[in-house]
Amino acid sequence: MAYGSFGKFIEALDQASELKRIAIPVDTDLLITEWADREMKSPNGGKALLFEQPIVDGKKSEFPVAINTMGSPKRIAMALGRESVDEIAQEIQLILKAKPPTDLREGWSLLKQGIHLLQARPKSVKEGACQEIVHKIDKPQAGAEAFSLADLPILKCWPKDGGRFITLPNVHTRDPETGARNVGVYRLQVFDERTTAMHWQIHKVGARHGKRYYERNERMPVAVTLGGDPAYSFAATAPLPDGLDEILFAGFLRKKSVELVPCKTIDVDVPADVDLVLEGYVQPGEMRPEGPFGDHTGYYTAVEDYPVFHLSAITHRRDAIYPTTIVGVPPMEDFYLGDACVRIFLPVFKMNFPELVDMTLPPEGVFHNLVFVSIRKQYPYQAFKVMHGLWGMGQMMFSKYIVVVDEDCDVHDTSEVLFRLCANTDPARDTTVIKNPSDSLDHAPTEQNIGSHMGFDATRKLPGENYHRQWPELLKMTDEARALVDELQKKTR
Ligand SMILES: Cc1cc2nc3c(=O)[nH]c(=O)nc-3n(C[C@H](O)[C@H](O)[C@H](O)COP(=O)(O)O)c2cc1C
Ligand SMILES: [Mn+2]
Repeated sequence: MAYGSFGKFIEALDQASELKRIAIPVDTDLLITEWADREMKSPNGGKALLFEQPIVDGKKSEFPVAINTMGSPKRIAMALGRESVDEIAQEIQLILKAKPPTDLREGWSLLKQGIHLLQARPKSVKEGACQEIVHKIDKPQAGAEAFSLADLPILKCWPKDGGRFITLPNVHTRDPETGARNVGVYRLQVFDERTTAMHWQIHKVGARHGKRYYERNERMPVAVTLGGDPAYSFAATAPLPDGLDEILFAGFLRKKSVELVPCKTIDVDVPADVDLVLEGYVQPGEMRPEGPFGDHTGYYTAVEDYPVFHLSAITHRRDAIYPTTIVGVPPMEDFYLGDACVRIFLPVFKMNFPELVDMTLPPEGVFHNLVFVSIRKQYPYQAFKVMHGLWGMGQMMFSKYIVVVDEDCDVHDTSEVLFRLCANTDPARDTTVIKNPSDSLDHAPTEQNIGSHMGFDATRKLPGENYHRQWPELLKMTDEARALVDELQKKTR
């Protein structure tokens, strides 16, 4: 079930007719983006693409570029080794059922214990395929032409981007006090052959670990991995609660412990089977302008100061593949990653909100802008209670608009949700505007990182909700008539 390398995953995609190989040379400067964007916007996310001859500054890179490998429900399920991601939601539900938790905190901790018992705990190994080739950056081997970031097929994604960006890096850091590990996907803008930006936003765990090192005025070791089992990247993008280790979670997803190998030049452990490792450090206090970057909001994000990542080594598999993605005007590959997260963690959300039936983040809202929730409503103002609960939960705090509908509305059908929203609301009565942290990348708030959010109660109004008329009944055909017409239509075909 677990993939021993990213290449094995690519082979599996190929066998399932989910991969297009592109054998001709294609430039990493804009052209791979344009090609992949067309694919991501084709029905159901198109296919994964493998560019076998990526061109960087006029030269062919030795590493093929893989993109859109998780950009459909089928491929994300394959990445996680299941028929459908709903299977994982059921597995989580089973863990939680063993001893039903009374609140969210207990729920996450039960999940963690459950995963431990499933023997997903990482193991230490001395050698790994990711170190088949080792290039130390500080000490280039005499005579050999120095290997550097310039040898990787890193994309320049959009015309006004500030440079080339590594878009699917798994950034491994440690808390210097507790030793707790974290892995997050934070993009890296290439400054030169051995330096990049480190784009962890202020709400992210990498940034918090960084702050600890800055306070101690210690150099922070950071390892960036690319490829390996796709479960690693999925775990690194998932908004796991603090303290749920991504490596442990990845082990649970792939049903196999992750083997960790020590890096060559820094004191950080990385999965032994990844394709490429960038080893290095972040120096306390050192900041450099990052951006602009064509972002998942569909707009360029402005230049801002971010920490700098200095490379001390690059190690890789002999047959390494360079995985990447692009973000931009939706729908893009990242929508499927986010959607899978919501589906997988729905059982955990439901513990906090027993009335919750279903939830989705439609692609038009690029994660944080729009949330549709359906609930089984029992008492007045319950829709508002659910909104406030969501706004208080981890990265859901950024949700700009939350629309709450009744349980008989399919939240995955945007047109049905909009119908309910328009039909069932009196704007002054059924909305609320609150203050909360905003996504750093949202360009709309007057000030960065803070803003207002709005909730819409599009549910049927109950007595006690300031509605003094008789709520009407939604049209619905009888089951009998529907069955009869099904039969009649079969005959006319
Ligand atoms: C393709 C992609 C690119 C991302 N780039 C960034 C980024 O540059 N900076 C950032 O802070 N988060 C970025 N994220 C979101 C984080 O990976 C995500 O919030 C993750 O849960 C953070 O993990 P953490 O809670 O351990 O910090 C990106 C997500 C995806 C799917
Ligand atoms: Mn984390």
